[in-house]
Parts: sequence; C-alpha cells; structure tokens
Amino acid sequence: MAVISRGFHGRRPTEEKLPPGQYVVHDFPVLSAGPTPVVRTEDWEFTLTTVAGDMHHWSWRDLTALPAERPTVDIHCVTKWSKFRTEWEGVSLDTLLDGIDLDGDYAMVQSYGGYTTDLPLEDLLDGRAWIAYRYDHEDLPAEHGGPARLLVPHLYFWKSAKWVNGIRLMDSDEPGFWEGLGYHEYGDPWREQRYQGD
Ligand SMILES: Nc1nc2c(c(=O)[nH]1)N[C@H]1C(S)=C(S)[C@@H](COP(=O)(O)O)O[C@H]1N2
Ligand SMILES: [Mo]
Repeated sequence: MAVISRGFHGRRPTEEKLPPGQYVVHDFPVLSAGPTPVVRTEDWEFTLTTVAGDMHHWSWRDLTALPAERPTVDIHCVTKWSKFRTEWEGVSLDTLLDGIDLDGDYAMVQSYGGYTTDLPLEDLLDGRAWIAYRYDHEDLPAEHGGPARLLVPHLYFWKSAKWVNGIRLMDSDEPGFWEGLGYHEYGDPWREQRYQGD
C-alpha cells in the first residue's frame, strides 16, 4: 500500500517557498517605526483620493459590510524573516474599489500615525491585496496594525501598511516613508529588491 501523507502531498518543499536571503520564523515579530496609534473603530475612516481629486470614504461599518475573504499567505520582511501560512480576514481591494473610476498608475498608501508606502496601483488589484482586520481568527491586534492594515503579501512586508486609513492615487511614483530612506521602490522578495539599486 502506498503511504502518502495527505498533509505533505501537494505542498512544495519549504526552500521553494522561501525567497532568497530569508529565514523562517514561527513567532510574529512586531516592526513599527513609531508608537502604536490608538484608533477606535467608531472613529476609523478610510479615504481614497483620485488624481482628479475625487474622494471616497468608508466607515468601519461600510468596510465590514463588504464581503470578506480569508487569505492564507506567506509574508516576507525585508529584515529577512518570513512567516508561512499566516491567516487573515479582510476585504479585497478589488471589492473595496469596485465601481470607482481609478486614475493614475501609482498609489500612496497612508496610515494613522503618518506612515506611508508607495506601490503601483495594479499591485493592489487582481486578488493581491486586502484591508485586513482579523488575524489568526481574532480581531487584528493594535501592534500588528489593528483595527485594519493593508496586506500585500507578494511584496516585502513594509508595503503592508499597518493602521491604514487611505490611498492617494498618483500619476507618477513618489517615495513613501521607507522608500525615501533607501528601501526599494517596488520590493519584490523573489528578486531580493531590498534597497534602491537592488
Ligand atoms: N503604519 C506602519 N505600517 C507598517 C510599519 C510601520 O512602522 N508603520 N512597518 C512595516 C514593516 S517594516 C513591516 S516588516 C510590517 C511589520 O508588521 P508586523 O509588525 O505586524 O509584523 O509592517 C509594515 N507596516
Ligand atoms: Mo519590515
């Protein structure tokens, strides 16, 4: 009788899922450039600003009324830790932005507390980015970005802005917080784009 463990069958070996230069962690490190802002859900607001200057707002009630998804994804921090199969719940940016006239090719993601990060608008679409408000079946803890954070797991984790509160669309790329301090403007872990020039 063939002995094939279901749990193993179909999964890629660990090395294939680990981008170059990364190692695996089993805890969940907290990396914050400043203090953790206290944001109550009743005060939470998310604003999309288009290049044309149109503004679209979502309250917490608006956000959580939208259909949610439960992505399980690997995350990769530029400081070299990766964490496999993290479980989130939140709203896909495709769902959030559905029906809105999007202009501009780039997005500046903005957070409570002033953190920013830039990326091409298309990287927020096609099932690749979420506004996540639950982690590991619990409300997202404040230190990990609660009440809600961006989740863009195909880029280094600094692009996944914690305490997210808006996106400003732009015609051309501008550096966000870490990008202005020398981090790569795109940040693909598989191409090891850690710093400018990588
Ligand atoms: N608002 C905000 N978002 C942020 C950061 C930050 O300092 N402020 N740090 C980034 C970095 S460098 C990483 S690796 C991840 C860390 O998320 P975690 O603390 O939940 O592990 O958040 C990213 N998002
Ligand atoms: Mo990071």
